[in-house]
Amino acid sequence: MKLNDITGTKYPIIQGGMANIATGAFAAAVSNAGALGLVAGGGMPAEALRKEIHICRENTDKPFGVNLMLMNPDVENIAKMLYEEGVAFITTGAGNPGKYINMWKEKGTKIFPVVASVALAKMMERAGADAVIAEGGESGGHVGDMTTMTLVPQVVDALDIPVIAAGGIADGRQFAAAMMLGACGVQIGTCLLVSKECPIHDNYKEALLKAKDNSTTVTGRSQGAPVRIIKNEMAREYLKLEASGAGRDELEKITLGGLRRAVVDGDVLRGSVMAGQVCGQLKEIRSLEEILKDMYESAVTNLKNAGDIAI
Ligand code: TUI
Repeated sequence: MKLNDITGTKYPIIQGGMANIATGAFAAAVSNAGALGLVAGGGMPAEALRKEIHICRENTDKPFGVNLMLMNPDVENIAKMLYEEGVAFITTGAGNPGKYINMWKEKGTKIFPVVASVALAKMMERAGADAVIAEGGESGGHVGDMTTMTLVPQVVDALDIPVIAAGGIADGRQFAAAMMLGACGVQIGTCLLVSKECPIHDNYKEALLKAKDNSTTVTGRSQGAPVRIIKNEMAREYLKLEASGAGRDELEKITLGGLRRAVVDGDVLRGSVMAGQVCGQLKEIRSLEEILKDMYESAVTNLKNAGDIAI
């Protein structure tokens, strides 16, 4: 089973959630370019998200979905609103969506929880998920401990439902490698940030283009909420405080509103510039259509030529 047999999209690719970034207009643009666009439900209450879903509907006739970030304080209302709206696809992140799955399934919604461990993946299969997204810690934002290379095959072996690979995928080689690990398709996020259509501040895009292989770090491990961001003044200060044993209140003061500072204000020194470890590969701003077509065609070529690789 390929991911696009489930989603009805051109490519077996879905967009990562990307709180405060993936508006209705952006998700529609991703869907129009051939992947499954997702309206991000992180960082906003239910009624604001409902409006973004309507904007997405108005801007595409292609399939799209919604990402529910389970740490959102308005999560209960959002879960109900997604049921009312009869959203076709829901992905979830940063938690266990088990208690909402039966309600969403009444409307025929397809549900793809993000998992960072085999244990949660198995739980999600038992709870009725249609597929899981196995996300390695190479990804941007909230991260788990496993790498994509180790997590995906172990989840594939443990489950009977399809597995989507995420984390560390930004070109056709990584896409092809994910398929070799047994995935039915991929979720991508960071490489879509450097698209013409992405509504983040230009400073954020420039920071991504300038980034190198080791430009990211993970803050918040001591708080049980690890977040991968590009190293900057704020990240260094946070890590220093964290190492000195600072408490939650002191640490939260630094990161509060950090994502909006980076995305909206373009403050890439004091904001949370969330990005995956693929940021060192990003060299230019392209259209979503170009990014997706190139990634897909290059993966197909790589997989076709795989027989020539001598081992
Ligand atoms: O959710 C994400 N990535 C995100 S969410 C986000 S929004 C945010 N804003 C400010 C501060 C922090 C976050 C930015 N990036 N990815 C999906 C993901 N989910 N990765 C890992 C997990 C995960 C980890 C543990 C899912 C479930 C889990 O266990 C839950 C449980 O209760 O067992």
